Amino acid sequence: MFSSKEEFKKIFVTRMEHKGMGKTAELAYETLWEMTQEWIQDRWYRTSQLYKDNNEKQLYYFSIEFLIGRVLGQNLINLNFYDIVKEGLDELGLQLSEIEELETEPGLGNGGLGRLAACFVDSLASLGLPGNGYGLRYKGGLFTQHFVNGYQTEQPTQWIQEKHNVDVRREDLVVEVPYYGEVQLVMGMDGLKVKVEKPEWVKAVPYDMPVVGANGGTVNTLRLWQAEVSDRPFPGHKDYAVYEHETAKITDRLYPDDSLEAGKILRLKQQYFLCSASLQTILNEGSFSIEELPENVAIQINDTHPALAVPELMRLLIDDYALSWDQAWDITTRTISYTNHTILEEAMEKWDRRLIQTLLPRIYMVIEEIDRRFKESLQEQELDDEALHKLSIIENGVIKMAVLAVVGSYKVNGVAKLHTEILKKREMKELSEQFPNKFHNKTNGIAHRRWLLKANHELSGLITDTIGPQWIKEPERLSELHYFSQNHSFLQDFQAIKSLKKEQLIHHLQRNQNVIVDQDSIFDIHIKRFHGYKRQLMNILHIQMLYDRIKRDPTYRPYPRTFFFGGKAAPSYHFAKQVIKMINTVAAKVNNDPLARKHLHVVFVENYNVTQAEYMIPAADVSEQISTASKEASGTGNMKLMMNGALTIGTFDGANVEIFEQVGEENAFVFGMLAEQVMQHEKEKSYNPKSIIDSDPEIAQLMEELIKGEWTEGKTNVDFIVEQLLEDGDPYFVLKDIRSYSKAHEQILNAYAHPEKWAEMCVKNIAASGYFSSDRTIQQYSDDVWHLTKIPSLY
Ligand code: 8GP
Repeated sequence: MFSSKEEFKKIFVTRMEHKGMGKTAELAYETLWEMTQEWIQDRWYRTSQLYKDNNEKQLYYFSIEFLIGRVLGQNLINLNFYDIVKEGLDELGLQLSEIEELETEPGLGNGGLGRLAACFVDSLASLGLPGNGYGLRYKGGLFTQHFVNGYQTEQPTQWIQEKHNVDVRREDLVVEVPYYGEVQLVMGMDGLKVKVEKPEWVKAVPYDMPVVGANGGTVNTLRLWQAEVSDRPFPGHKDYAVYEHETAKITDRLYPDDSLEAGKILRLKQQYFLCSASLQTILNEGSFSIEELPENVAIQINDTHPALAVPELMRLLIDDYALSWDQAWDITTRTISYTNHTILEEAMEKWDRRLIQTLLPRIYMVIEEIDRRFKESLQEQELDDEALHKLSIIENGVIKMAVLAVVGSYKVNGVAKLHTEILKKREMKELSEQFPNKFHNKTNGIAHRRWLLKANHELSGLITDTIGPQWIKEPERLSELHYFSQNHSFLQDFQAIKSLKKEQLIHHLQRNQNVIVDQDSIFDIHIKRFHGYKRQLMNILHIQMLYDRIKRDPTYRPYPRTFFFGGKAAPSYHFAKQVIKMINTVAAKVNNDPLARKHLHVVFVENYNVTQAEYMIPAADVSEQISTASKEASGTGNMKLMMNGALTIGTFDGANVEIFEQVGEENAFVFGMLAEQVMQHEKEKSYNPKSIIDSDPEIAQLMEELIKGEWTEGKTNVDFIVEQLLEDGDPYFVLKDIRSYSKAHEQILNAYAHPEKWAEMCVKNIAASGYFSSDRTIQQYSDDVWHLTKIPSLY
């Protein structure tokens, strides 16, 4: 332990000396890593003891993804050591930022849902709440993206560093997960019992990672399961080598899709593995009687991927704890709650009945019984076919996981107000009518400790100097910045920091991608997964329009803008990959045109991940949040960018609606159709993109150029995009919204022409962003759903 820079230096240098020769940065990384781990161990142990001694109710957050990002720097921040260490290293001629670069990011998630889980565990620990994450220890995280000839290619990513692992293997807590087997009724001491004969066992080995809360006060656990071959007798129904191979695959890699349900046996195996291993451990570890489970444990399932927790808990309670169906159901439905993250039809999980029946025969029986009883309970009501369809768990040979999750939970939530309304009034209307008290909203949030304190240490420093440090604990106090939004010297300081963060991003990109960006240009940033509804296509089409305008109109010479893109497409998502290729092609054309380049620069940042985000977000002037209204459940990038003083150009979608509410529409650039209008068009099939082309010459010209192949090397790439816009009826309303999008961009240029006024708007955004801290979200979950008790801080 140390309390001063000098003390840190002394310990650090002694340890370095012990290690002997070697590359300095790498040695320094190793040393720092060991030092932080040692500080954490003691706190980690004491936290778990405290929970045990006080018999605290525990929350378990089940998630198939935890996109935690790099760990070292965040731990230093949360332990309050970052400044001391940074300054100490500076004096020793070492740069903390360079040392941090040596850590491979654990990319155990695809995007929003996985990152949300990571922010949530941070907030739980920071609020001193007994809440732990349960997930999977994929050997390979999300793929690394490279561009080859403008196309995305994918390479496997290995994040596990044998030397200084971020997690601890817990051999003592191993459990076994059963697959396959035959369900049989056997006579036991107390009557007939169900038994699964000759299952194929897979060993589940937990790896624990400490989750360090703010000020190092509480250290909770993120437990990730790894699949290994079992020591139990092998039933011999298949070749052992096949079994070994199949077992290793369970946690071999993360499914790289964030918007398509996979329907594959391996994915089902992963989901069950997570649920069964986690539930067995929770029940084994608990020091309470099983009837009191709901008073001692809350389980939150992050989307439907862990929805098998419902039948699995039923199985364990009935088969292993000998409870009756009614007792087990009462306990299950008072323990589990569910968060929905999407209404996209193609992302709603539906499992083939036979697949579950074969892989998990006992689980299938339980699901069938849940469905039967639920349908029976509906019999008194006069429900039409449509309602019965929406309310059935098993139908036409498929199991609908969302319905199972709602029926088996005591609370169900959407992730932003609009999204929850759409769930209640449309997507899950019938379910919400059956269970009116279950549905509630919990607008997402972000860990401000990572996204402001760590990613933008300079801005955090300015904020602390201006309003004091309380905002770090109570982020809503960022609102005090409002008083400084017209303070000239504060605004100047803000502008200087924005400029510095742009410079840091420029250096980073120069080093990694060999591109040079104009620091004085407007940094317009569009970062997220690639998907039709997120409309990266609209952004790039608009850039093409701007290019045409510059070439056509000698009086149109707009202020220089750099349009940044960052994001990955699911390897199987052909359309999204074509958009990536198109952006790279347009970038090459625009960037190589001497006239256009003075005004426009397009930069596609390769391999967007948490680390890249930490560079990009603080440097942004403009935040692109342009999804088709009704499609984006919430979005969280929108919150991170706002908190770093970027102005949003956005639709009334997801949490944008609440961002505009908090900051005022006059401090953002709002455009486009409303969710209701989109849904109306979809219902009535009344939108025809050709009518837009006929009435807008600029859009017509653009489409003509696209068709002629002027924006591609060879037409094939763009053909697919043109086909979606014209023949497929432009399902994401790109052409419908592009005119108002373009107008909003004109407003941005006008506003940017007044730097002080612009800075004032930025500061108002930061001041209004405290609401979007995940501390607020987690406190609301705790108050309304989990009912946890805060433990007093240990330090
Ligand atoms: C995302 C939503 O698309 C996004 O709007 C929201 O902010 C975020 O979840 C957190 O709530 N959904 C996913 O990332 C998602 O469904 N991913 C699953 C396939 C993993």
